[in-house]
Amino acid sequence: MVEKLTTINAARIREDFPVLKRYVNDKPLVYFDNAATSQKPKVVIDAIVRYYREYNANIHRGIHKLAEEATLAHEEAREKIAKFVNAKRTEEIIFTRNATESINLVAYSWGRANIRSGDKIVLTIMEHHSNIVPWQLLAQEKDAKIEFVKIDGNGELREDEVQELIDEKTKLVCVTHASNVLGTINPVKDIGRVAHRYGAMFLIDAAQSVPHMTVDVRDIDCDFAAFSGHKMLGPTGIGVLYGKCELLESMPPFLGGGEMIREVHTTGASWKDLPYKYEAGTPNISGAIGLGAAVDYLRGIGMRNVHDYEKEITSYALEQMKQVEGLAIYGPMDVERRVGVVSFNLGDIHPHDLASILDEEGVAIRSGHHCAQPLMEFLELPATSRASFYIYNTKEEVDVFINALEKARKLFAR
Ligand code: C6P
Repeated sequence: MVEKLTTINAARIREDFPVLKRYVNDKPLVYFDNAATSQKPKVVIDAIVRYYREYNANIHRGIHKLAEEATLAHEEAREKIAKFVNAKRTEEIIFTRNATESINLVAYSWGRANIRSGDKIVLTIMEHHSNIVPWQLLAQEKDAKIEFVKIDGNGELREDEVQELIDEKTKLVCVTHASNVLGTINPVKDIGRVAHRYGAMFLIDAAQSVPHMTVDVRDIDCDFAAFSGHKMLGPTGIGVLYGKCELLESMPPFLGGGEMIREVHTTGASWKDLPYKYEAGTPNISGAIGLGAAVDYLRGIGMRNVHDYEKEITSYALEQMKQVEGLAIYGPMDVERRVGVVSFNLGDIHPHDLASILDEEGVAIRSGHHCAQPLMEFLELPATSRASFYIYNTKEEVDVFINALEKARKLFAR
């Protein structure tokens, strides 16, 4: 158990999230589906509304006042995100639609220029489909090989396989920083060191880590990092690719069109400098501004506090869940080694049935394969239920969740 009380006042934080006042099936909403998408604080909603009400304009083109204001707000958001993940330069932050698009950008742009027949791409068995399928498409096209680092009984990556699978043939290593199923926090700094020893590129899928802990891309020394705005209190439709400047400069563009060009002639075109080279067409301006507001909000709380508080809630939840008869929990039990994402099964109740019963009690969880089918196959599970926490969740909500689990257990025991 983590006994230390953190400085987060969840009751106070909850006031900032309008949706948390909702009732579902006449019960107060308990939102435990944060790994799918987080709720949004009023400051984020207001920042988006303010843009549309007060200075809606396209960016980087107009010379009028509104265009200037919108461009400034959009670029300020990029600076905030660069600081948030400790990028060396603001241009290393590329706006995309989501983590999925960020990974695809690397696969299409870096991958197609650098992966050749016989090369090896090393992934892990706990990757989200977004960090598997783009590499499968690339490997198919280039006749490259993909290998998967597997996990031990604790749901942690096998260190021996990391050492064994990454070798001279490896050109790229892609690892999730935190698993969206097991919650496992992977030792990305160590894995990156192994990748770099062999001259391989190192990409982290930071979709489940950036929202919940301090992620320092320079300290990790990853070449690329991908994450989504909507899982970190920001809006949907905005994501980030971090890439080391030298790499992003050397890669060909991803999508072609307006915004990303310097000059276009009938004979060809040249590209803008970073980051615009990778941002073709009118971007999601309100999305970037909303994400900037989300980063301000998280920084206001402090990522250390966010992480500590989530450890406290997760620890409490794990302790309570252990008391439920017939409940199997997947992933590490030590909260120092996991984030607040807890997958489980209750007896032989199908996860979809369990999610429905919990919904009747106002408790929102996710059930299914969580876009991680290779992991499910490895674990020989058709599906799991999953509860995932954020800064506005409370121990009282965990109690409601546990009571709902007990209710389901008794219902199915009859
Ligand atoms: N996982 C979940 O419920 P997008 O959809 O691009 O914003 O995020 C993709 C993604 C990539 N990596 C990891 C580790 C993820 O968890 C996700 C999204 C959600 O687990 C939706 S499937």
